[in-house]
This record gives sequence, C-alpha cells and structure tokens, in this order.
Amino acid sequence: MARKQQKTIITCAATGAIHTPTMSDALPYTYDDIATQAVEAAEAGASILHLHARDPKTGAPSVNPDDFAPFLKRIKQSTDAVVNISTGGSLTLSIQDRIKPAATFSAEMCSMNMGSMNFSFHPLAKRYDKWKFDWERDYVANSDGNIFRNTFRDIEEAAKTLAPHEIKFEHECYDVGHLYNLKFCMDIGLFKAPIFIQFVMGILGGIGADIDNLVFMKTTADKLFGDQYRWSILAAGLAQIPMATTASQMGGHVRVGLEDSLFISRGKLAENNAQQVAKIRRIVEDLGCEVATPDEARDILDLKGGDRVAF
Ligand code: KMH
Ligand code: ZN
Repeated sequence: MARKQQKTIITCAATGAIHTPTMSDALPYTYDDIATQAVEAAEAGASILHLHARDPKTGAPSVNPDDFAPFLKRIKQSTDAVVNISTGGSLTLSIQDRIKPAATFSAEMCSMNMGSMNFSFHPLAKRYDKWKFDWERDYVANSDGNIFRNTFRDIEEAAKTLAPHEIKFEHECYDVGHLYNLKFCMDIGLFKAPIFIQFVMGILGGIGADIDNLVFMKTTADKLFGDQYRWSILAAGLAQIPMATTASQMGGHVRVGLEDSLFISRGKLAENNAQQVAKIRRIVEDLGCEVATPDEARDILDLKGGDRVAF
C-alpha cells in the first residue's frame, strides 16, 4: 500500500472517563493533574489534545463546563496544541448535555460519535478488585446493558448546534457501518470536507483491532470519501501502539493516551500520557515519518485557529 508523504498528527486523549474510570493511579482527574498531563503530552509531541472532564472530588465523568474551564485556561497558557473537547461525555448522558462544553468553549475540534452501540467494558469489572471511588465498579459492570446513544437525530442536533462555532469534528467510527452513517450525514450537508475520521478499534461492541479490519475501514473510507477525508486510528488497550504504528505507515494519523489504554507495554501500566506520546513519536520518527506541529495539524485538518476559541 502506497504511503502518502505527509506529517503524522499525534492526538493524545489524556483524561479518559468513559471506559477507563480511575483504574490506574496515572489517570488524571483533578484540574491540575489534567492540565499538567495534557501540557506534558503536548511537549512530548501531541499536536491535538482530546479532553474529557471529571468531577475533581469523585473522579466521575463530567460534562459541566465549570469542570473544563480551569484546565482549559492552563493548557492554553502553556501550549499551542489544538484542544479537542469530547462530546462523548458519559454513556448515560443526553447529547444535549454532552455538547455543552464544546459549545461553551467554541473549541477548534470536538468528537462526534457516529452511531449508537453497546459500548461495553463490563469484563473489566472482574479483573479489578480495588476501585478508587464507589461509583466505578457498578458503572463498569453495568456497561453491558448500556446503549451509547448517537442516533441520526442526535448527530444532526449536535452538528446544527455546533455549526456556528466552525468546530472540526473528530468523527469516531467504531465499525464499518459508522462510515456509512457519516457518508449519509455528509450527503445531507451536515459536515464539511475535509472531514477527520477516527477509526476506533478494539472496543467491545465495535470492530476488532487487527490489520485486516484496518485495511477494510480504510478502503471503505476511500470508496465513500475519496480525497475528502483525513484519518487516524485509536486502538483500545494493548493494541494501541501496534495499530498506531501500522496506521502511520499507511499514511494515517494516530491517537494515544490513557483514555484508550492504561498500558505502555504488555503488563506494564503507563506512568502518564506523555510516556505513550513519546513512545509513538519515537516509533513514527524511527520509521521515517515526521510528526506534525500544532500549526501543521491545523493546516492538514483545515481548523479555524487557536485564536478563535472561547477560553
Ligand atoms: N475513548 C474512545 C474509545 C468521545 O470522547 O467522544 C471514545 C471517545 C468518545 O473518545
Ligand atoms: Zn473521548
């Protein structure tokens, strides 16, 4: 497969919250720790920071803009990395609540989940016996009964509410069908090219993380979107770095971070987000690609610019 000569954008999803509550001491949940880890990830080479917020007392996923403001300010003061605010929030919240932070802060980017699914991580409940907060065990164990709701109506409402902010979406596609959902949404004018697709692999409820599936996602996206799209990969758990390595060699961008994997290698927890960023950066550069700066990422993805956000 021919590799396009382009710079590789590293996104770091630093906070977690949806499927990695606080199962590693490295996961940040206070304002200070989120800001510090995000800035260190940017210094290590991440040009995009995908961020959730947490209630700093309970560590629970939060979509309250007041829980974003303190770390967004600090991040903006310390780095010019692109801030990408999650609209995934928590599996149990409505889309109206989930898009509030992105709208409040008029971010350069935000996530957009492209289909409804049983996003499940319930097997983890049996693997952990020590939980930091009371809510975590039940939240994880009950995920087998949750629908992560992202209907066409939800997507349309989010796209139309956020349109005045000219936010570029990170279209999270957890399976091939989500690419077709995205194509439908493009055809009815909800999203402008170039679109940015995140192939999300290895989440229970979505497509598995292997190379055949990655090639299938990519050839399907080529067929549907031609040169109107850019793409990146996020593989959950231990597949994170191996799949990111493969994707970078196929001309894709990469996403790492403790949100998607708590590990730095088999059996070894990552110490922080920057460690994962440094590792994928080293690999990408060793294999002959260059890592994009924040401004290069803005150029590749056609972003509105860091001076047009509201934080
Ligand atoms: N951690 C991803 C698998 C979102 O923030 O909108 C899910 C995610 C969703 O990133
Ligand atoms: Zn996220």
